Amino acid sequence: SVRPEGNHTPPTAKPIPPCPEIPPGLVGRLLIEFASQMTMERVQKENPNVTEGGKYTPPDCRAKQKVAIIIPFRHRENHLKYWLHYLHPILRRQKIDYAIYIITQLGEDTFNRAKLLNVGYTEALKDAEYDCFIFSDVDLIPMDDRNLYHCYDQPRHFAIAMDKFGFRLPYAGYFGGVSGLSKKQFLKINGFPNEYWGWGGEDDDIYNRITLNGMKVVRPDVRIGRYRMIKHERDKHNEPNPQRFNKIQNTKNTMKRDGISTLTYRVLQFKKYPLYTNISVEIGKPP
Ligand code: UDH
Repeated sequence: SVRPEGNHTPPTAKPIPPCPEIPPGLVGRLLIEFASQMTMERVQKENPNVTEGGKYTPPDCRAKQKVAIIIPFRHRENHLKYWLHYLHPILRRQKIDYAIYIITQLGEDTFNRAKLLNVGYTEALKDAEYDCFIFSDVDLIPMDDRNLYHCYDQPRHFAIAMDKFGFRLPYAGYFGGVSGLSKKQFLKINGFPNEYWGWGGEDDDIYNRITLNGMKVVRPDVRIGRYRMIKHERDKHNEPNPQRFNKIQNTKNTMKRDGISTLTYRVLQFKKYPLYTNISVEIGKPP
């Protein structure tokens, strides 16, 4: 049969194509600095296409995955402004379908990064159906937008070449800073440990969980996985945990009884801001 042509064709909406594997608008190496003053108003003006709660969906293509970016947080408001200033445009160029969740630990008890990340996973899934979870410290900014913030066949370590470690991995099993797991990968390791209070060890425990469950960590090229860390002093109530060396020897035994399956916490606030969603939680304190 012959279709009508010319001005007889009804205006039909074009189907949106899948997003390309390599987004065409990437720029590569980026200039990252923290000298200029940053304000939330400025970052909001720079990112008019981000919708309430810090969400973004590429307008011109269908992303394969829906990504929740989870940030453990307390008293780092200044770092958050820079993080949002740099990351929103990068993620937009990367054609990621994403939302930003800030998980704020309430009170002044000892900080617990991994437990906050477990909370972020759980709360994000109550908000929308995510396939992929990227866990990022608030003070780490990628220096190259080819470091794509989505999930891979194996758990991914993104922050492999930080300035503070001379742009190298500090040790082969390092999994700190920025990492990403699909929902399936996360559940396979029973999520993250809840019992690392204070600084250190939780990232090594997660690395152990991954390898003990028959998976391996994948990483970008060292020239691409570069990061700048915003310089800061050691936080109060996040002292190095002296138990961490012992605990990471025992992951094999502890991972079954300590993880997402045994997570308890209380949400006191769930609030959508223009550039992120904040979830303030009580997570208890060390025994
Ligand atoms: N975090 C907070 N508030 C805190 C503690 C930690 O938001 O009070 C979050 C934040 O996302 C941070 C992440 O947890 O990026 C990791 O904590 P960290 O930045 O303290 O860990 P890092 O290893 O620094 O980067 C350790 C202290 C280095 C002191 C160096 C002094 N020159």
